[in-house]
Amino acid sequence: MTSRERFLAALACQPLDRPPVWLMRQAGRYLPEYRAMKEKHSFVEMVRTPELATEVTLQPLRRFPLDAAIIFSDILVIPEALGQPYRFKETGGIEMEYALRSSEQISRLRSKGVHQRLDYVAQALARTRSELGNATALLGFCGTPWTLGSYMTQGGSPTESPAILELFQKDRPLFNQLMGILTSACIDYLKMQIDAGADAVQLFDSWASLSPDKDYGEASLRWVQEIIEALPSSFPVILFAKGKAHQRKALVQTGARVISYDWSVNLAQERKLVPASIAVQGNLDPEILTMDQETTQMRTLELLESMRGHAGYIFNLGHGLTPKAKVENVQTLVETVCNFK
Ligand code: 1CP
Repeated sequence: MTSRERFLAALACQPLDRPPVWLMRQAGRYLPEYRAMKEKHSFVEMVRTPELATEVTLQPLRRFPLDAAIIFSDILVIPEALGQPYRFKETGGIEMEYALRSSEQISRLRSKGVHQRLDYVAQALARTRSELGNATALLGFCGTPWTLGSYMTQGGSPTESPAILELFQKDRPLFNQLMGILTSACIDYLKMQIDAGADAVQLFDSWASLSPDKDYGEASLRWVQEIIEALPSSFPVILFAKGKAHQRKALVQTGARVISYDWSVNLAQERKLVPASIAVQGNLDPEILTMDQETTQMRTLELLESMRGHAGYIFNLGHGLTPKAKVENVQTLVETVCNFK
């Protein structure tokens, strides 16, 4: 069975001898070959140049026998394509060129032709697929409208008193207008990724927890559902809604094929609570990879054991790898999953 077949079988909730494994921010600063590329190119330049994005995508695959690759890009390419550029700050976090606040600014967003302006991502996907071959799964991704809107209205990484929540609470028509623009852009962009060869796509609602529980459906999930409904029927969508695992029923109702969990939940328990036709993904604490190999192996095995016998499981971290992750720990994690019987 190839890695790609394993990945697709897990998505379809078929029983497997071991789960497939892939990691987000595989291309983080923890890899020396990634740091070397960053000496020569800025983050945004690497994202925008298909040859460089392909190279960064493949770097971890050359080291570790991962079952899937996620394309090197960023969720913030959508705001950029709409006319609001971003920058990755070496001191951490994201800076947008301006904060999007007024109705004039929102009306000025260039909502037509998003996928043409993001053609470099389609090229990177196609190039990665041809270099990767057919044996490894390839994932595309996108931020949810709520999470993208959080960065856009803040003008950077969201804070304790998020501008997006203020917009949601004080001017619902304008909030809905912005979400509508972002929803169409996400649909356009994800269809392009599917055409370019992605086997599945992940939707990141990384700032889900900025929304109060009672509003989460209106603030975020209704737009997620609209996106999923617009994609080819039964195309697999993975939904990561950080901090909202307890809203499992609403998450499942979006039509997502896989729910991805952060490390704050008991995954085996969650597996029993979501329908058997929905796969789950997660959820090792990324901090463990900053510790030592024994701890990494022990905690990886603990999670694997707890999920033994559950079909529809994809091994993953509860969030992306941090710059402090140690290469030897990533190696241990991947080997432990691959050798698990
Ligand atoms: O694994 C991969 O390399 C795949 C590519 C990928 C993905 C899926 C990157 C490259 N970013 C993302 C998604 C992404 N980007 C999310 C959703 C996932 C999450 O919750 O983290 C978010 C919120 C962003 C925005 C972003 N870009 C952040 C978070 C900033 C914040 O507000 O705290 C960061 C640190 C980036 C930069 C970035 N994007 C990707 C990488 C490898 C990096 C680090 C760059 C570096 O350190 O050199």
